[in-house]
Amino acid sequence: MDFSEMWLDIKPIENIDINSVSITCTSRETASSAAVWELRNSFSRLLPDVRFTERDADYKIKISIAPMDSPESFTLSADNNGASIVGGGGAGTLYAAFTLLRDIRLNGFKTLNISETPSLPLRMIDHWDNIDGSIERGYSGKSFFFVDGELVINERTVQYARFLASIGINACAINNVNVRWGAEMLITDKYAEKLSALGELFERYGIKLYICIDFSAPISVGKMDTSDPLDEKVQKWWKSCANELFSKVTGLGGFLVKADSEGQPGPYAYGRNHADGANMLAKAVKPFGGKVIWRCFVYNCAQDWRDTETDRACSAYQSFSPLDGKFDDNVILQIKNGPMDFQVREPVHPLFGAMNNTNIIAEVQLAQEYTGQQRHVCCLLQMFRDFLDHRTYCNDDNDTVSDVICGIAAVSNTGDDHCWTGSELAAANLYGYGRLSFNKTLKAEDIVDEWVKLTFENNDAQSIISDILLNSHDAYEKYTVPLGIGWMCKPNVHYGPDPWGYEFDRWGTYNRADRNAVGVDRSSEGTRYSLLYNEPLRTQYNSVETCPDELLLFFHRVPYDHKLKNGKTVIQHIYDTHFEGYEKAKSFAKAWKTLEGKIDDRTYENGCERFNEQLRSAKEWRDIINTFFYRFSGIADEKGRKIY
Ligand code: GCW
Repeated sequence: MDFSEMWLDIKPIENIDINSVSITCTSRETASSAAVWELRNSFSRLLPDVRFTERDADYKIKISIAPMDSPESFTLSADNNGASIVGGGGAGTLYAAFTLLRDIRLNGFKTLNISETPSLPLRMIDHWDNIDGSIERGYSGKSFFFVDGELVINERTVQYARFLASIGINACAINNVNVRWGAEMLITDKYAEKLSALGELFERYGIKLYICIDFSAPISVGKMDTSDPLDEKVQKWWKSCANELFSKVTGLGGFLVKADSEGQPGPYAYGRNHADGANMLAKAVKPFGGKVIWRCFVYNCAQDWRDTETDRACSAYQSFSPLDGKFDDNVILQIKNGPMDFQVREPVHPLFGAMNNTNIIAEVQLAQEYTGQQRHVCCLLQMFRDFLDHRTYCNDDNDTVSDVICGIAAVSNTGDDHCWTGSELAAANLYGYGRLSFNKTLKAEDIVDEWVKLTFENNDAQSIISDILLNSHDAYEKYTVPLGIGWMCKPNVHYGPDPWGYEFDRWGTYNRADRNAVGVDRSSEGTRYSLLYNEPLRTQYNSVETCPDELLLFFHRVPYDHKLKNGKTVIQHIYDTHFEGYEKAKSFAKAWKTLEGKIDDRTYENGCERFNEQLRSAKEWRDIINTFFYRFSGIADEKGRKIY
């Protein structure tokens, strides 16, 4: 099989005086055996002439287990003569092994003393892979889990599990939250054996297997006439389903559920609420230690654009905040980072500040659905960093998003293409997401630096690529959608500009631009969305004067000559950012061209093609958005640049 090893592509290190290595492991956990394998494999690549011996080695590695905060905790101490790894459990030893290997690759053999417990207990990847092998919002080829209705396990699956473990991911949902085209049947006997083989492989790498289920499976699979969560027959059906599944499938973590959202079935059909639905499933999986991850992405997707009172941004809050404290302890609510849908800029979802008595995790999107679809370079790590650091004011202290969540999930950006992520540069998002969820204090620039060093050998290439990545989100935001308004992309495909594509649609996605003003009034005078935040955010967002510029049009409707805090008018800001963003994209493409011969040809060529497309598309965005607003406002660009 031909695929890239991404950040696990280990090159020999020179001038190291180690001829023999011993690895002794007293842990019998399967994840510890993976740790041993990883160390052996990596050392034989780092030091191609090395011998593995039982005694008198130049470099001795000892692995053991001792009680710690969590089975995922570890201590690692190392120097020139060897390393001692103690894990709270098998997973801890595996994480320590990857930490040691990473450090050796980055810094050589030096003294290390690290004690670590992952910041967030649940660190998850969600695949939107369909059972026929297609991927919803996939930009990296087809699924490597499913081919024509079958679950596949091969070298690639093993490699994938290694990637995830190396960045500390411990849960993976393998199928699309939109459960369709036969994926309903994943919970039946037909798939049990394969699922178990996958679960076993995952378990070796400390990863729990999750399955997305169809809430109406009692009907679609069980041939019953209802899936009412309060109906005893339905409850019994799920109990026996869970019983079968958990007894047959090794390493199963539980279910991930999209209910009453975008056409997926849910408890509303029976006049029940989300707690009724989630708790019913939770009771079924509870005896097996299973969890139910229940998504909060719930809104009315049959809205009328003429209705200015209903606001999609308010919807999840309205559905879930009244249910705070009503969920079973093995239910976890999964909340998207923002209230709309993974736009390039959104405020933090107000639910993060409203669920003190519920297990909640955040959901972010690595798949670049709205951020250039892996054809544009767009590094999301600074955005994730800001999101995690954002204060919710639900307590007096320790109230940032990262304080109130017990985990985080990300929609995967991988597929079966050679480099896994469509663009080699998009792998930085996957790598960084994992690192950040394991250690929530890491800085975006440090993670990028680390990924770049593990991925590219040439020093010039490393600094050029870091620079591109760290400026990429800002550039993308500038040449696409201004001031937090969102939704100016082409409907359905979500690629390329179409400023009014979503204006008269049913999805609740409007910008309300006319010749006088632009933006959605979500203040107390408008949809009242701003009131869903705790103080002082409520007051801050509610007023045009104090609302941050970057979110102004999300919260307010203002005239084109409204002065921003940066001193410019809204219209001039739109023109300037669009011209600047395009220039930035041009500078990335130019910088990439200097990498010829400094990185491998395949990566170089792939990058060139993608940067060409990014430039073409950035120009299209610039000219269409500028023209759109120029034609409405009739206000010329102060700098007299070409607008059509
Ligand atoms: O962003 C939207 C996507 C849908 C997706 C949905 C969701 C899986 O356009 O493709 O469906 O979000 O998150 O459920």
